[in-house]
Amino acid sequence: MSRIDSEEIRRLLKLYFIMGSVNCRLSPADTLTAAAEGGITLFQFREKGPAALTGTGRLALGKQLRQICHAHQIPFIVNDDLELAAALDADGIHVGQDDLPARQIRERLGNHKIIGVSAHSLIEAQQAIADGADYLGVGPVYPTASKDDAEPVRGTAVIEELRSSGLSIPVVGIGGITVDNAPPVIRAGADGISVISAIAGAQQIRKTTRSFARLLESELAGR
Ligand code: 3NM
Repeated sequence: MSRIDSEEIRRLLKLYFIMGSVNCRLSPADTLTAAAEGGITLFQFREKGPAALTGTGRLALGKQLRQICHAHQIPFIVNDDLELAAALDADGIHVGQDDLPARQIRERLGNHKIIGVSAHSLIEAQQAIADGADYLGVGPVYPTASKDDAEPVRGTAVIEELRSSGLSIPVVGIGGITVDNAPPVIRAGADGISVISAIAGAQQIRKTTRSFARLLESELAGR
């Protein structure tokens, strides 16, 4: 089976919601359901941090969230953990620079799964592309409280550098992105934005997600 078309990946990256139980104000299931109804296009299960679920609790939550995603035709991506991704038959996996290289993940999961890689520089981006990544997550664009070991904030500079170097791989910006500060990320050349707290922590998740969706629709129109 051939790799998933990059234009399809670009479309999925438009509004990429990431969360785990520690990020949620409401229950994870209610949070994801509201975000799905509001118009997210991709979801990543990222169960991380000192209070994160482990073992069977994590697996059970993953199954519940995968089911919600599939009921809304939203692909379900797992953060970092190849065994969990395989156990959940996830639609893909997102890995950081300290995880297994995309090439080894591809060998294990096959061509029909989505593989995303975090990249913080042109060199890391080139390596991830050579290893067969389907998309890159580039950040942190703005300061974030959702990742303890985040790299220094880089604004939109790295996204601009990738595009001016001629890299056409699908790219999603991440880190501290809100409805108000999202437009420069798209104008720098990203195909979408990835958020945790702006959606998981919103007072009105559906309404906030709809605002993001509308904004992205208009920012990406005419690309
Ligand atoms: N990765 P929020 S920043 C998971 O820079 C993650 O690679 C980042 O959360 C990176 O939208 C980040 O709440 C956290 O800022 C994003």
